[in-house]
This record gives sequence, structure tokens and C-alpha cells, in this order.
Amino acid sequence: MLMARVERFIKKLNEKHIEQFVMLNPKNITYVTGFTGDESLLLATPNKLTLVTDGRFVEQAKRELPDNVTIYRWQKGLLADTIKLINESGIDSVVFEADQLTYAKGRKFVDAISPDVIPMTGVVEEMRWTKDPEELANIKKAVQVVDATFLYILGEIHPGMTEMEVAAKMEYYMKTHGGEGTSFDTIVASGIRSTFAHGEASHKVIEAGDILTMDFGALVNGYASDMTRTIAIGDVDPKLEKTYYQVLEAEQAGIDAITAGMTSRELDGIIRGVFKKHGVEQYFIHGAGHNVGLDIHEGPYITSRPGEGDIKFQPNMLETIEPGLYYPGLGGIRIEDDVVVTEGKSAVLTTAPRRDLIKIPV
Ligand SMILES: [Mn+2]
Repeated sequence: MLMARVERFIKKLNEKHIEQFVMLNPKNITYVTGFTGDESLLLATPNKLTLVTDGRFVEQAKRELPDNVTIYRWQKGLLADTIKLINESGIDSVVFEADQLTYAKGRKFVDAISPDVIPMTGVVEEMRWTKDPEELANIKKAVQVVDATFLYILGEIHPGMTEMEVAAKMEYYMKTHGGEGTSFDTIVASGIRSTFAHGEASHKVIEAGDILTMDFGALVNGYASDMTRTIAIGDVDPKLEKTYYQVLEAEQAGIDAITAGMTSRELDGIIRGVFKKHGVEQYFIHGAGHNVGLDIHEGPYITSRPGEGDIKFQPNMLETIEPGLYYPGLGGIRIEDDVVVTEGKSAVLTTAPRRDLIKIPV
């Protein structure tokens, strides 16, 4: 699989007439070479791939890299040695990942390099959009971990517990049931805090009558899952109960509609259309979904934004569908599932229950 990825990357360099490429994004390096360390970079020409790294990562790199990637241990510094290698290469131009350096480092880098420097973004990220069978298998495992975690935590949550206790139990469960970590800081937001669309767990005590949103993900072999469920602690405000089913309707519309060849804007319109129909679209305050892989948020995003909205979904993209509605002073609802795009109907990976608003007995 890795040899094939290296070959695909080299093909991409040739297609784009890139003579030399400086890969700085650690996830891109993992994708192309399998190396999982950080604070390293990959210097690539169509003929040679070199991982520039330091002593901490040499043994790891030897184990993880395919045979056609050379390891170079820097002496003066990661960028300093890379600049030297580029200047001595005799190559006319070099492309670097422009979104990976600060302004100060980028200026220094560009000023010190003798060949023409071409900033680019998205070269490897676009290769990562569609997932190969090995990646899909890892994501499926990461989804199984969050599905199991949700069923487990339903049996644990009770009034009097803090959000932090819930998050800690979830994270412990994920790490001891097949996950190697969380794909982002676990969101547990109860009561009024559920209006914070990204409310990381706090020390707030969960009370009867609270609505409770949990947005969480596990990592398996570096690959992420991402799921959101909103539940009720006993009976909640009837408006929130009604809202739950509006969000579910919008989410289901997205799951049913997404297919290869559809633009991101079309799908965004279908999901938002459900909220428009109910006259509540102004309470939907974030994007409708995103691709998932080595990063928790990857493109293509589900959006109507100019440019990005024109991107068409392709088979084997892994998109989340995650509409939500948030009423200040009352509470918020979000439901999120992970789906694989196909030529027909999407394949939903997440299986945790969501058909009815789950009420924890109080
Ligand atoms: Mn998400």
C-alpha cells in the first residue's frame, strides 16, 4: 500500500511539473510514507525521497519507511539543513507547503533558497480525499469504538455527575476498547452549555432536565472517527424535543442525498432546506459536515462557500453529516454520523441509536 502511495505521489509531482517538493505537514508525510513521527520533513523529487529528521526519530523511521525513502539526520537544524540540501541540488525550482510555516519561518526559508520557490497548498491533501480499502478499514474500526462507547456511557450517565466525569469515562473506554486515543478533545455539553456548539467538557454538574450533547471520536492506526449524539436527562423543554426531530430530519436528508457526482453546495442546500422548511435555519450556526481521515477535519467540507461548494463528492470519500440547531438561553441539538460516499446511496458506518430522543431515567 505504501509503495503504491509513494508512486501516486511521484505521479502527482510529474503531472504538476514539480521538480522538488518540501512536505512539511506531518499527516501528509504519514500518508505518503507511513512515518508517524513529527518535527521532520520530506524532501521529494520524482527520483528521490528523503526524510529529514533528528536522532529521536531515526529508529522509528527505519521501521516505518518503505525502502525507497532515504533517512537524513540533520546537523544544524531541520530547515537549515534542508535549505543546504536544496541549494546544493542544482534543481531550478522548489515547491513548499505554504500553509505549514509561520510568516517568519516562511520568509527566512524563501530568502535563503537559491532556486525559485513556489508556494502551494493542497497537493497531498487532495490525494487524501478518497480513502483506499486499508484506510476505510481503519476508519470503520474507529467508528466501532465510538459506537460501543456511546452504548457504554448511556448506562453510566446520571444526574449529579460532571461533564468532565462523563468525558473521562468515555475516553478511558475508548482507549481500552480498541482506540489508541481520541481524535479531538471530547465535547460533553449539558443544559445551557449545549448552545456552545463546541463546548468541551467542563466541571458543570449534569442535572435532571438538561439536554446533553456528546461529540467525540476515536483514533485507530492514526485514523479518526467523529460522532455526535444528543440525549435528554429525564424530561426536557418540549421545544428541544421538537428540535431533536428537526435536526434528525435534516441529518437523514443529508445521509439519503449524498452521492458521487453531487456538489458540496447541492448537499448543503438539501440539509439547510429542511431547516428552512421549519423556519429555523438561522439557528444552524456551523458547517453541515466534513471529510475525515488522518485528520479529524479534511476537505471537502459540506458547504455553499464559493469555490469549495463546487467540489463534487467522489466514491470512497468519508463524510460526516452533522446539522445542529442552537437556541441561546435554552439549549442546542446536534446529531452526526459518518458515511462513505458511493455511486448510489451512502453507506452509514455509525450505528449508535438516534431514531428517538434517548431519555436517561432520573
Ligand atoms: Mn464533525
